[in-house]
Amino acid sequence: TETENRNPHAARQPNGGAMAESSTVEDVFDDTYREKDGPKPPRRLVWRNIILMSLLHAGALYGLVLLPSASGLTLVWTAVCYLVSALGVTAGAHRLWSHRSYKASFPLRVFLAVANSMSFQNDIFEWARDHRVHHKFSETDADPHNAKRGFFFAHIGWLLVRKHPDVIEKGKKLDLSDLKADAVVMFQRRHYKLSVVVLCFLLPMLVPWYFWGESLAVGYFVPGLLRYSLILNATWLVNSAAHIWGNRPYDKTINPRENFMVALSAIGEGFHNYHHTFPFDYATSEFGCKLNLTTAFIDFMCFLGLARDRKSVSKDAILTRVQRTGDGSYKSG
Ligand code: ST9
Ligand code: ZN
Ligand code: ZN
Repeated sequence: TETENRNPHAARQPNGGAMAESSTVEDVFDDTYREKDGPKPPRRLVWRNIILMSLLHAGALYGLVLLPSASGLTLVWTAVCYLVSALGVTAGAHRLWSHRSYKASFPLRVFLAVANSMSFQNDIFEWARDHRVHHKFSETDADPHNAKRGFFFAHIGWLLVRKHPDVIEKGKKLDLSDLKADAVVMFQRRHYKLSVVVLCFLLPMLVPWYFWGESLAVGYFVPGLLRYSLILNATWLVNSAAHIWGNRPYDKTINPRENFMVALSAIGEGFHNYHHTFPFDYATSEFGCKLNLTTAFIDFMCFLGLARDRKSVSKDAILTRVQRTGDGSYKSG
């Protein structure tokens, strides 16, 4: 039955060890929620965000103009910054802290929190709270980036207006005790602003200037603003494009889709029909490391002994689900 498949406890089979805390993660769709009747609350613009996001994107365009004058080393550094900040979101805020799809040792959590501040996408606690309501109340008023409100809203618009009251009401009922108990998450939240200034803006700019004499302007606009805005847009495409375009081989009754372009830019996070169907799978896809650098990273961390207890779904469970709710486009491999 539907409940069986949406019951996280059934699929979250412990791989050994005490996994008690992970089975409480509230990332499973709740089909009992009903949007309130009557007119929707008015849209309240947040001008501070509209202005800052416009300035950021203008700065990123200027970074594109400066790109030809950047040295080779600066381009490599920009790619490194992109990758590290992306992992802070994908392997950190998303797969570890929102979904608890594997366990990470203290040093790895410190690295992921540092990388996460470099990506400046709200602190881990806030990100994971919003992301759990996104899964639990997907594409309703209680979903922070409800894709039913269109591409623009799901992409960036949701960060430019006040939240729908149901997001906050439902979010407050989530169990976030695992996040509150994580000292690394709480430390990052306490020192968030400073960590962002240092890691998202100063470090990307100063390293090329100090070590190979790059100009501060190139440092600020290329590995700084251009890299930051690319990371943001790659992330937002998961909410917009991957909720609109692509196949639904696992569950045709939901909107999230398999989008290979997004999988590429978001280092493995574009297999979104799979991910909303099986949110606890550490690989967010059944194809392992294919188009999925984040999975390769987590596997490597396990190899080094810094991570463990990766959760995944058996081939059988996947095939059963494909047959029951898929759209017929399923291809294995
Ligand atoms: C950014 C985030 O970009 C991006 C997240 C994307 C998620 C993607 C998911 C896709 C899958 C994963 C794929 C990863 C791929 C990565 C690829 C990488 C290459 N529950 O928020 P406030 C309460 S951020 C419970 O101000 P407003 C709470 O008490 C970009 N409670 O609401 C809160 O106080 P506190 C940079 C909640 O006034 C209070 O309400 N950052 C919840 O409506 C007020 O909260 C920005 O641009 C909840 N869910 O304002 C800033 N939510 O927090 C953007 C709220 O103290 N944010 N409460 O407990 C804002 O300015 C504001 O949030 C706002 C709404 C204006 C949008
Ligand atoms: Zn989604
Ligand atoms: Zn997710």
